[in-house]
Amino acid sequence: MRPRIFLLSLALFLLSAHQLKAEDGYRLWLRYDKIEPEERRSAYLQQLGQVFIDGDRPILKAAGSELASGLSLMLGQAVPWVQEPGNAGGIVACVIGKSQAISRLISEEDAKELQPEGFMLLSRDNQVAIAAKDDKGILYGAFHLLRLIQMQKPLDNLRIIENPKVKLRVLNHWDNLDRTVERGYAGFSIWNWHELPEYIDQRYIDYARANASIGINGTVVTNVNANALIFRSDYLEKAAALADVFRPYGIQLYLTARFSAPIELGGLSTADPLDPQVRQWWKDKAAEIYRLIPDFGGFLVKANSEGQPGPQDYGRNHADGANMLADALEPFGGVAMWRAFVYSEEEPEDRAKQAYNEFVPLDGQFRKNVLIQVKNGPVDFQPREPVHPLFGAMPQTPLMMEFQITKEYLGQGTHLVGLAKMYEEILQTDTYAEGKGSSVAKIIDGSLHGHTLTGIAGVANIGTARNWTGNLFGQADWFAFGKLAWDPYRSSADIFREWAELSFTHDPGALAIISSMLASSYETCVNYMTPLGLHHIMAAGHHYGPGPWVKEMSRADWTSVYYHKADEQGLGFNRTESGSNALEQYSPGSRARFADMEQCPLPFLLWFHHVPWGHVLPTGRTLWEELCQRYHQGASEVGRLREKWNSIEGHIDGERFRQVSMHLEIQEKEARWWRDACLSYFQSFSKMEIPPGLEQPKQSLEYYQSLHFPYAPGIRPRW
Ligand code: BDP
Repeated sequence: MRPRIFLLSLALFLLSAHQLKAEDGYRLWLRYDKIEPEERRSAYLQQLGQVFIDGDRPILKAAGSELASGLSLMLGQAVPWVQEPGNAGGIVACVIGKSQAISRLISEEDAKELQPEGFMLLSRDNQVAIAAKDDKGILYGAFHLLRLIQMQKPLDNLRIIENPKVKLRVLNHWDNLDRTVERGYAGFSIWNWHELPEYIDQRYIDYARANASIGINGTVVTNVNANALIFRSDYLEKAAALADVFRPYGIQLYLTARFSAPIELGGLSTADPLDPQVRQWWKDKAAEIYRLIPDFGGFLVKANSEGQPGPQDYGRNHADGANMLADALEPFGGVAMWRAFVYSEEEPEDRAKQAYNEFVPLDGQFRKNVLIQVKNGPVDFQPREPVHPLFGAMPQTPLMMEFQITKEYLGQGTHLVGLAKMYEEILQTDTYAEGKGSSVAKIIDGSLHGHTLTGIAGVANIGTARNWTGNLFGQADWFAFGKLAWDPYRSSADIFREWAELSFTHDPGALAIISSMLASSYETCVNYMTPLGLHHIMAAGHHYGPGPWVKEMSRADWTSVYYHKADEQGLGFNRTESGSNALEQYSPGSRARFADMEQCPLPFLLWFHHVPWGHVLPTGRTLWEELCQRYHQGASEVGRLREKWNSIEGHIDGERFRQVSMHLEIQEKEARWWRDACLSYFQSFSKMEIPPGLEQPKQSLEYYQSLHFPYAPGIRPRW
């Protein structure tokens, strides 16, 4: 009885605390607002009066307490929960309603459809049951049920079965131990290493709840530009304290491994992956970590990229490096996630070709517990890139997708850009690797090449900002990442609508507007930043704002001119046979889409072709006219985003309405800045007039070039 009494009072406390909450975005999509009107609440109460949960393991406790507190808040009265052993042979269950043996609700046939971490929601006779093969499934089912109620869906005759399609669904935090966040636009790191392991911030728990609610089951808490200090025993204890918080929410902790740690921390003279002492150092380190964190996920590694140490420093290759770490982790069930974002010492003739050149020859040489983590495009999280040619080109190796949730190149902390649209575009791209129908989603979920170890990573946009993501709409990107990680075939339209309803309102008109803003905003951003396949033309270092003129850097492939190749003849990077022939890295089916300048889809035109300024495109406009048109369209669509937002004033709370309005104002100003700066610059090559009817730049090119922002956020300290 004791736990029940405790939880009742907890629920009552939450009920009263809830009345005082400001609309500051802290609650994310887990708002659990009281259901109105009262009749609807009473109808739910008929079905949801009490929660019975089948056991008292930590994950089940987390599920039970989330259900009890969520239901209490939404139904306006305390909903108790009790732990009562079920009776369903191998199935874990949770029944909401009257006490009843679960076996009466779930047939053996039903149970067969369940996979690890999957869940089933069933209802009959005023009872709702969640069934799963494991505790995590119950947790995910509990959040799903709460979401249905939040959206006021009927619960009669439910029969929902969901199994995750991807095994490792992981956030990557680019957080440094000093609490700065590389490419972070939402304040500082939420990990307060200095006060860990003793001080457990409530935010850690709410972070875990939020992630579990969207099916995320892993988190890499440290930056890929790694610091070996995390492996010192005091830091490992701090990491273990975080892992303890995450465990009841089904989240495994991972760390980034600095390849030279055996030198920096272990005092060895080398980090050569074939050196026996080095190999032993990693084995010992892995054993030490697993003593503290028995469910430790493994390592994420950035090696031989942007100055990071790696196996090539010793004449070894990526497989040598990854396998050494995989061997150390293997006895404990851990995995090595080895990144394909590589930058060699030498400047390549085309940077977009490098990862493929280094990794494809190694296909088949990686250990079973290695995943290669590949960014969605071959250059670097640009607003739009064609899919990375590695997808489909390494059939014997599990490839993980790496998306960026933080908006380094997509407006950073201030722009509203619904990233689900971009994720969807990439996941649904056909690679033609095994003929037509070889979508990226099928590579990620392992179905195309028969892999069972599968994964997807998202570079987090989370920080100490009260609303977690700084820009409120950044929450939608975090949410969408989780949803697509669980099911990479889901439509962005569905996700936008669900997020909007959970976060803002049930008003159908307002919902339609918020969803449509999210849906159109990605294309809008591409238009005002990098239309027609342009890429890597942002300012250097902090990457804030336009910088197509950037040309003096220590490496040519860090400059903008390297990528856009503007000259008096035209614009764009020729990656066809007559140019760098990066196209050759794609399967014949993909190549055929892009090879011919006349046929190439316009979103990728300047990615693959150097196009004469006067060349007439299928739109009937010349390249120059089309470029002007798109930049203008992008900027004016931000104006329309603002109008749409203004039209829902009064339909949502004033506090969040104002926050978003102010950010949209910045976005419009910056969209015009992008447009005017880029067109002024490209005009100095095209020597053509901006077509009549379109706005002329307000300032000279020199003015745009003179702008400097030494304190723009998110920068890497040493740049
Ligand atoms: C680039 C970022 C840099 C990261 C790098 C990476 O500018 O800060 O370290 O990606 O992914 O986009 O390793």
